Amino acid sequence: MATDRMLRLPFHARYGPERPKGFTLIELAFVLVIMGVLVSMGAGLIPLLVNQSKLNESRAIVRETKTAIIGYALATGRLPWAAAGTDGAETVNRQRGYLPRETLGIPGTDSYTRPLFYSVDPYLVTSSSTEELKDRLAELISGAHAPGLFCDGTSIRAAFVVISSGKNLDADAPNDDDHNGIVSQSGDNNRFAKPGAPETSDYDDIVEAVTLTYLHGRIE
Ligand SMILES: [Ca+2]
Ligand SMILES: [Ca+2]
Repeated sequence: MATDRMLRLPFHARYGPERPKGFTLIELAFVLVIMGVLVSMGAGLIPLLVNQSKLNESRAIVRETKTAIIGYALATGRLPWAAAGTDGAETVNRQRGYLPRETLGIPGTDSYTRPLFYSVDPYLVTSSSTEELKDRLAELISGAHAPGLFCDGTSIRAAFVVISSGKNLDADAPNDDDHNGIVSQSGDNNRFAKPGAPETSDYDDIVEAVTLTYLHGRIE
């Protein structure tokens, strides 16, 4: 035993002091604590990531819905009325309510499986060609005909708006004026939130609006 140690000494002298192989208990405990902290941090992040993913998905749905409605206007020369019910059937003289998803041929629900809301300037619903639609947009822009749909107070004049209730599953003021959680013809007015308005404790709706000038510019 002593002989063996003596024989190995020159080798260890050249390469430094002998280190025990593997981890000590203290090192293992340290690694386990770090791993535990990392796992708990990861677990805490999962709900945040799920929330963000659902928010992004609803934002995308609202944007795609906006695009589908522009496509409908370019194809038919008019915008659709809103739907009175969640079946999404377009209802004559409804300026605001549920998205007329049946008319548009799209699902019309957000990532929280709630129906989307929609409002339209009524002057743009009864045109019968894209030329007439463009003329009516020009009249609304010039003020020759009074605009009937606004965002951000009255600073944005819109042709139509699409709204997701967001995470709290209810439409919030100023999209929902009578605080019943939905956008409807009675009880709510023609003024909606600014698109991209920041989330607060009382507001988490997702709004997209197409302005009069934008839609006017989209029509050849
Ligand atoms: Ca909301
Ligand atoms: Ca309402």
